[in-house]
Amino acid sequence: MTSATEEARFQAHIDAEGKIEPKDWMPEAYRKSLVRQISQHAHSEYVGMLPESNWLRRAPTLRRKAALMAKIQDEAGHGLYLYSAAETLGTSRDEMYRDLLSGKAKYSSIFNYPTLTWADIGAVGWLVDGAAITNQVPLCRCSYGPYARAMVRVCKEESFHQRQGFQIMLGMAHGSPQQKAMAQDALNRWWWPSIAMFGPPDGESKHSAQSMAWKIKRHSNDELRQRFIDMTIPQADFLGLRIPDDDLKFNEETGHYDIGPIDWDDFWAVVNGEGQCNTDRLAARQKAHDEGAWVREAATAYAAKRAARKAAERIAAE
Ligand code: BYC
Repeated sequence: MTSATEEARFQAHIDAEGKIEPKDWMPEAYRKSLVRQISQHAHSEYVGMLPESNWLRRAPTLRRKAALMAKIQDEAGHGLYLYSAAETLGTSRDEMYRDLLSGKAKYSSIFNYPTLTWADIGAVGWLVDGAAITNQVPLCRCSYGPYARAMVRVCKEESFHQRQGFQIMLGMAHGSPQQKAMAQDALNRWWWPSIAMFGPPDGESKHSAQSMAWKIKRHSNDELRQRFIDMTIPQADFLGLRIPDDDLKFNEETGHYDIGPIDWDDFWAVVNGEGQCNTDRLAARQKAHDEGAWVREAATAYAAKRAARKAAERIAAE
């Protein structure tokens, strides 16, 4: 079969909503794009633990602490499912992690902003996890089987995370005047980065058209951003908090909210390493990687020993 025929069969399978599995034929560009997206997603989960762990030892009650700890552990689990899904495409976890630490691979811009108060933990859960769910639910229908299946569990857990964040915001928004001010301040700082997190506008998104044709992405960045905005504004109203956007208006004709301009210069500066926390985030991941070296060595040594024993048993049995 020529590669053009193979490619046509591949696309027809995707058009018919078929799943692609690790051993199936796939165009190299499809494989590469998936490794790029899934590994960036995995890195985001790993780096995403850092802003939250900043408040673990200062959570206001034992209950809040237990919920936050469970959430952070979930993020580690998401990273594991996602690295495993990417490994099925032939790239090792070591390679992906090296690319994160060298700055070659990206992770979500959102995790380069600091969590300054406890209200930020509420805002992160409510807005960042809310944005993540909006982006990730359609990924459960992604054409690549292992990614789609990993996303089912990730989304269920993200939904708990979003509720955990909203609950913190609800308590603070209805608390003392100081607590309400903290909740508003957190919303002021996290709103725009959460909106930008969906990625560049459709006209500037270099991967969207191809990723949508391959059914990796099901919706464009702007479509998902709008969905998130429409869903979140009534929630802010319910909390009695103000969205920090003077241009925000419900558009009767389109049935959607119109927002003011997004600061794309800030977004790209953060993506390119100039955010407030980029250096700290990578230094923390590098430190954890260095300190975990002995665990990796022990695990590999055990695996090698076990493989040697099994080989010896096989030879003895022959
Ligand atoms: N930050 O052509 P585009 C989470 C990059 S949630 C940094 O539109 P694509 C979590 C993009 O990678 C966060 N970079 O790309 C939540 C590309 O650069 P490269 C993670 C960004 O792939 C709560 C360039 O800009 N979620 O994990 O079609 C707690 C052009 O963009 C960002 C996912 O990763 C950004 N925000 O669309 C804990 C979901 N946006 O690769 C954890 C899966 C864009 O050419 N990923 N860029 O160097 C996706 O859905 C898509 O990859 C994106 C971007 C929507 C993010």
